[in-house]
Amino acid sequence: MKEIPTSHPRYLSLVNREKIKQAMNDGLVHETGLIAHGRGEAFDYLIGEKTIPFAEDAEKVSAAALITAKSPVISVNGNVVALTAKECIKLSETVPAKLEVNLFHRTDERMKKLIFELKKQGAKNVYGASADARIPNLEHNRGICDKDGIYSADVVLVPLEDGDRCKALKAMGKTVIAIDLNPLSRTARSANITIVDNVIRAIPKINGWVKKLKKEDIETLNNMVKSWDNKKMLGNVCSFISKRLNSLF
Ligand code: PTJ
Repeated sequence: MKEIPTSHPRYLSLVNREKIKQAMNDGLVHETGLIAHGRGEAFDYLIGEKTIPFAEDAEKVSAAALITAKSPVISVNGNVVALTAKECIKLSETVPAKLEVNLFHRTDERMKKLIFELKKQGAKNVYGASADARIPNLEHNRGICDKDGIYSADVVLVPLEDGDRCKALKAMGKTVIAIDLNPLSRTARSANITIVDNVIRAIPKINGWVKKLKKEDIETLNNMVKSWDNKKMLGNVCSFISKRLNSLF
């Protein structure tokens, strides 16, 4: 990886760019993953590149949804593996939840490489290769999934999504947790719980909340999930951004 001085004011951002670039060269990230990353960076800039209180709330409720789930699955793609493979593995162990590779730009080669990478980084079992089920009414390759993974899950965490899969998963009766820095995206607006935060910060935060909330009784956790108002939260995020921008100048 290119040497980046830690004193650089945009050190973290540059490190993550290097990670994404390297993962693209290694065949893990699709070329368009770089474009998605850039869009994410722009929205991260708007929220101040830190976890805002509304995201923290969503991370807490997401932890409650994962703990109370019967069969939770963390769905990962190229960008997520490039940026947060270790953290996703850790979260899958804490909950516990299954890990499944699900790709928009699906090829056998990328599937194999991503599963290999996750196992190299410590994942014991990674779903996605069986490809023995389909999400109904989803034409493209993101509809391909594992029967014992996403297909039969009740709660699916989708960090960094590309659009209509979220709706299709909800139509199957699943609870969808999305991590998306863009509060205006279709995914953000259709998920049950949207975390407007960078996956790099969000996954460890959810992990921390899972550890804390595991001691709570199930009824309290269920109530937290049931009373979550995602639309209101997205409105709050947009007001936060607008106020923040107005206060800058
Ligand atoms: O690996 P594949 O083949 O599944 O392809 C993955 C990409 C990312 C190419 C695909 O899912 C895609 O095209 O995604 P979109 O439609 O560009 O959407 C990505 C969303 O994630 C955008 O709304 C971005 O703002 C957001 N985003 C990007 N980087 C981050 C992010 N959200 C949270 N954390 C990030 N680091």
